[in-house]
Amino acid sequence: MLTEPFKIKVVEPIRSISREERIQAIREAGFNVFRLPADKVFIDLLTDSGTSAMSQAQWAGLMLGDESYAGSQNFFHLQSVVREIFGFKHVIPTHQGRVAEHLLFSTVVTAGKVVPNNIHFDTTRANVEHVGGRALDCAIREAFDPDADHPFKGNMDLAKLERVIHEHGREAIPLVMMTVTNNSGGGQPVSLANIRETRQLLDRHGIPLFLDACRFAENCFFIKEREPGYRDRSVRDIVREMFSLAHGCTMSAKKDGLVNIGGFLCVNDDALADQIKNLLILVEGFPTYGGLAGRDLEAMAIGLTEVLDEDYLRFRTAQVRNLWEMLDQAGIPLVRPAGGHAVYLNARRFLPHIPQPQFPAQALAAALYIEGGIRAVEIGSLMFGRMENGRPVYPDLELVRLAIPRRVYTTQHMRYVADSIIDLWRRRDQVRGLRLTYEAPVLRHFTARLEEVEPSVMAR
Ligand code: P61
Repeated sequence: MLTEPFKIKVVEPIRSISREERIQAIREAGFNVFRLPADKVFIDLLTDSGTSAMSQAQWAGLMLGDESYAGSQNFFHLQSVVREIFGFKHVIPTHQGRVAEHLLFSTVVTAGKVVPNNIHFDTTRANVEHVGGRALDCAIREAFDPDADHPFKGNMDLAKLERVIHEHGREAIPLVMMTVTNNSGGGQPVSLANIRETRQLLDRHGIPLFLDACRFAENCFFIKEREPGYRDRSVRDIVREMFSLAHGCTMSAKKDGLVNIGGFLCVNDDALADQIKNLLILVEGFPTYGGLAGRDLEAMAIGLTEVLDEDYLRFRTAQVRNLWEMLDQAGIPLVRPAGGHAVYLNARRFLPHIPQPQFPAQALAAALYIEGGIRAVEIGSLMFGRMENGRPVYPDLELVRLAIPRRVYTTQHMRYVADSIIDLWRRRDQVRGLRLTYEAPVLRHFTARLEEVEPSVMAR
């Protein structure tokens, strides 16, 4: 159903600046959309993280903030909601997802250890590597092929995972992660059958399974729609079954928590929880606030309940699919099928004249900003390219992600986005490659600066 299951009570004006102003802005930003001032962006699809519109219940919940340093009532509310939805014993709040990752990996991963995942998100990979571990991607073959259609393209390749276990040995693998939905592979879901089989495999080797739960509700809605036997089950029920298969989870509530800031880490193991809480106190705060205000904890508790509303999830996934279909019908190369939170443009095929060393996906993101004031994010060579033994190594996929914030944009905004991309597609041969002029040693895509390899012909 493509009709928003909410009406608008508060509005935030947005403004479209001229094409000339946009060209100037992207040049000043070093062709890096992270460096653009947000008021120069018309439709912001940089991320679905922390960009949701909160509901009236969440805004009302902010007034119930109990800002006690220890024992805030909002923590106990959050703890009971998380325990009920996910079923874990220990709920450790953090101010966002990467802190949950950092706490977990600093506690269980040491130098030389290996952490497999379907596909690690960049913060997950960076946090594993930060403590000297190796992050390995073990998703099914289809996950790396933008054209392959598969209902659960986020699935783990069990044969590959088993090979990794045999190659490195059980002792080298402190845990296995699965990212639901699989963000770096196109926001694609993982099936319950696959999680169950992964758990069975890991049980045989005594390795714990953790879920990267950021988009758990969207993943579980896909299970309800696509996995045999789940059509008549509630999403809440499916979520409970999914998390019963894991030993713990990391969560960025900035996604399916429907809040602008927040996260948590859950585990069942008492000793592990104690270790993590001690580290939490050192870097984030007391375990009943975890770097957040009491009011933030309250908004998160309410958001986690609202995200399980199936009318909301039906609209949410339909809105993303509708944008995907408008683009697909125009022949735009996309990752198939539509993901849960985003549509991904296949930049290699959109701009076949730009070679990988010239960052085709980054060039496409910059061109899209010039074309329509639309801000998307590169998931390609700038984000994942690296030097190995003095030689550049490029990722398989060069994608531009159009992430749709939750409950923020209307169907008409999505039509505008589709029309702008279709206009750009018709003039795609005018887009030029980029070269780096500055890069930071880690997570370079946030701050990198680039310039065009040839003078631009994008100005109309
Ligand atoms: C995003 F460009 N995602 O998709 P935190 N796991 C997963 C995520 O998607 C995720 C985190 C953990 C973001 C924000 C983002 O280079 C970037 O609350 C599957 O952001 O710490 C975040 O959660 C981390 C965008 C993060 C980026 C890093 O847009």
